[in-house]
Amino acid sequence: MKIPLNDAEVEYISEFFSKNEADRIQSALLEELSWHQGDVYVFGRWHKTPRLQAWHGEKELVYRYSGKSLTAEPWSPTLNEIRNRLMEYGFKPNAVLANQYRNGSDKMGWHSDDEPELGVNPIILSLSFGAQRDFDFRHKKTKETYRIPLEHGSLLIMKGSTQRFWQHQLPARKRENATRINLTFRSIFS
Ligand SMILES: O=C(O)CCC(=O)C(=O)O
Repeated sequence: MKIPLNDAEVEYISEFFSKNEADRIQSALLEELSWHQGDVYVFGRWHKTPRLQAWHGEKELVYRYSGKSLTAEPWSPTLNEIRNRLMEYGFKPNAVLANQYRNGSDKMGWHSDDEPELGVNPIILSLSFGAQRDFDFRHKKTKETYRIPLEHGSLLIMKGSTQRFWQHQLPARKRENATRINLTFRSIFS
């Protein structure tokens, strides 16, 4: 399904993985990835990120994110399996940023995936597992917004000029107790 945003190319596939596949992948990712709580620099101070994260990919790829450099851990078996599945569709990501939202208090603020090492018009492949959470877009100039709930086993593809014109966020949902995992596969040019 194409998402109707101006100045953007966004597509949403709700059952990219079946429920059984998505359940298995979610459990495996919780075990396999090197989850840690990162730090972000906001308004002149370091804060703990309100989520856990992991950075995996091709050997020793370095990703600069919120003023920090992360060196990629190797692909885990399940990340390899997912990457192979994405490659069947013609994508060739070389790294993945994984986010674990332990419950509805964990969140991610407004930003664009527009770091220079992602190149012009990056393709971001965003997979969701576990608790369904709202994902918001906001146009940088018009301030127009668009909300889409991201389902267990879904794939959201952001490409073209999406990151240039739009920001996105994952707001807190205090009544949600379940965990959600998000994987954003990307291509880093170093
Ligand atoms: O968890 C999500 O769906 C959003 C992740 C995200 O915005 C990012 O990794 O840049």
